[in-house]
Amino acid sequence: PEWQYLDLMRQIWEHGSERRDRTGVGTRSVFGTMLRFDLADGRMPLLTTKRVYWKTATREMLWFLTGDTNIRELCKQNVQIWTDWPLDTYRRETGDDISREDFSARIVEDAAFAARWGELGPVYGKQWVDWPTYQYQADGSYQKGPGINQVAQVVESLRNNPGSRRHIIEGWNVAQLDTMALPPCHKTYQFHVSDGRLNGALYQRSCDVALGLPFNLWSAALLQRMMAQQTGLEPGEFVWMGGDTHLYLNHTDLVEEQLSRTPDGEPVLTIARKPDTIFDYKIDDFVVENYQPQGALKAPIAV
Ligand code: THF
Repeated sequence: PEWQYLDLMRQIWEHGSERRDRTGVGTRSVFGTMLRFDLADGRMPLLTTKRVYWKTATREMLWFLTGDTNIRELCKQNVQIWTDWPLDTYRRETGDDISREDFSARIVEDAAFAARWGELGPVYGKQWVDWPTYQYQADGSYQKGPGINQVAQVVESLRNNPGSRRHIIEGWNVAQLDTMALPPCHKTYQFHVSDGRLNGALYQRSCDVALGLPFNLWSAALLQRMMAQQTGLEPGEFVWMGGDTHLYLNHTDLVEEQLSRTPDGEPVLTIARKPDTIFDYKIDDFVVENYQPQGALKAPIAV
């Protein structure tokens, strides 16, 4: 299954069209791509051709499920994958050329600083568990209504109406895109029950294949595993679909090294206990075995 990832990487590197992008770094890109993974027997799309920090990705997923949109709780756990965006804003607006380490430390130590500079806007967590609603009055004015917890609703619909074709979690809140630090990349999740198995799909509008995709594959499959456990279903197939699927031009060294490697072994994820709800998982509930990855590969993230 990992060959699919490497084949996609090679395909983009050799045949992708060069595009200028938002970040100014430049990419090679293919539009419209798909990968499929069978999650039976604990198998996960966890790459062995480089070390993937699956615990970091897991902490991020658990953070999404709390509805939090401030990086403070991530920084407290030394998860820095969202730090570059607030850091960039802070440097631009204050002219203070603070290091990433110092910025992250200040976010952790100083709650007021975190409230001012650590906020990402209504990104994934907010939309997933507290999608805003509006109640229109007879005179055309409106009041804020109760938020919608899409994740809880999907757990309910999987239990009560498994045959539904509407088990969807959507991050793309059109009205709020301009107040998000970054509009959602992994924007639509859909779940599907057939033959007692829970299938999952992720549509990702834009994908950084070298740095983001290994995380995104793990995280989506993890959410599917949690959903399956909560609803008493066996994990089925996971289907990943990409829109603009790209490699940044400054990722050459990573790409060439990774394409020279051969996948080795099938890591297995065990969930050690069954929490009461999908919102009660803890990092120590997740145990990965048979994971002996090849060395980590570093590359710069495009902000
Ligand atoms: N923007 C860009 N340009 N690429 C992305 O992958 C990306 N994301 C999220 C939002 N915007 C993005 C952020 N997710 C890493 C991994 C995932 C990220 C951001 C950064 C990263 O740097 N990974 C390194 C180090 C990991 C670590 O030290 O813990 C790695 O080697 O994997 C895609 O959703």
